[in-house]
Amino acid sequence: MAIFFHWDQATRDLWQTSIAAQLNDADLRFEESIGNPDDVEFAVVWAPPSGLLKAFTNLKYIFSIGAGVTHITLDPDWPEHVPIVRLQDRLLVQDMSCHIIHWVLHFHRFYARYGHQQTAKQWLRHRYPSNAERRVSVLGLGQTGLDACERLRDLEFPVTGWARSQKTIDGVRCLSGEATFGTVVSEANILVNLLPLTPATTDILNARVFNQMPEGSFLINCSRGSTIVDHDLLAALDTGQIEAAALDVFREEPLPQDDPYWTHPNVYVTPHAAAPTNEQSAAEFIAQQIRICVDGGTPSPIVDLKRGY
Ligand code: NDP
Ligand code: OXD
Repeated sequence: MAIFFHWDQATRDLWQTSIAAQLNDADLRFEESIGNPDDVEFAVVWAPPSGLLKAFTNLKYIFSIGAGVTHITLDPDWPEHVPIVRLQDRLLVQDMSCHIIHWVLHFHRFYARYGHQQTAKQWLRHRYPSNAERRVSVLGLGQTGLDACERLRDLEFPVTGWARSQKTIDGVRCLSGEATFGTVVSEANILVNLLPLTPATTDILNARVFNQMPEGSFLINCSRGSTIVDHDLLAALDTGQIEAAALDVFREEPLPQDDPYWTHPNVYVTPHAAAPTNEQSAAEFIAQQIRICVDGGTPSPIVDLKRGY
């Protein structure tokens, strides 16, 4: 079966081996070796060249090499009639939680101050609130948000989780829907963003929200850059309303050289590295889903284009 693959050249061999290990009849095609485009039934992609997927007239499913799908849907010329299957992967979820816990602890224990003090050879301890006094609010309770909430709860932080639909998570205060958003952000000493980018979440973190958050709170964004109004965040950082932000995703990636985030003393930039896709486990998941299709079944989870995720 012909599968079009598009991602980082450097990872190609790994993917080819991993997919072949699961699907011995897989015939992987790359941009320079597409052959007859009508053969291609499945596409496994991260940010394919604009319009390219439309060339595959017999395309049945697009598999995202990532939990998010904006790298496909933001192309104005993608074939909207072809369902997209999102990546679900235990390792991606685990990595995301580790990234979040790292920054929660960094902020909670004021570790940045020790970095500065070391430069000045200064021996000075800082008091910090107990975990129980630092509420962490997590936006998005899907595969990543749920796991992050549970792990933060296990560290005895009070946790609020927010989603579109109501959830029940043991030991976590769960709220849902737009009407409760103000409450969620106003009690967030640390706000973690794990929402997908959709029309409803674009610019969702803006001046109004930053002003609702407690003074001196922290932000961790692992979602997509366009959920934040950057100008508003920079202003909130400058006044100290937001004490610091750990940003992994940006409106434009790579982050342009002249972007003020690079040099802001209270911004921590990581290059979309919170939870990189693991070739082996992701290939296993995608190959299993392709096998389901070949056997006449329906893969999952399929993106609901009306919701946008
Ligand atoms: P899921 O689809 O599993 O979960 C999304 C969650 O967001 C769901 O709980 C959903 O609510 C909630 N949600 C969506 N829209 C709204 C809304 N308007 N209001 C309130 N809640 C909403 O996503 P994942 O956990 O897999 O991933 C989340 C995002 O994280 C991805 O879309 C991607 O952008 C980003 N990501 C970033 C990575 C990185 O390395 N930086 C790696 C992986 C993901 P409900 O449950 O009710 O449907
Ligand atoms: C993803 C991502 O969506 O890496 O998985 O952002």
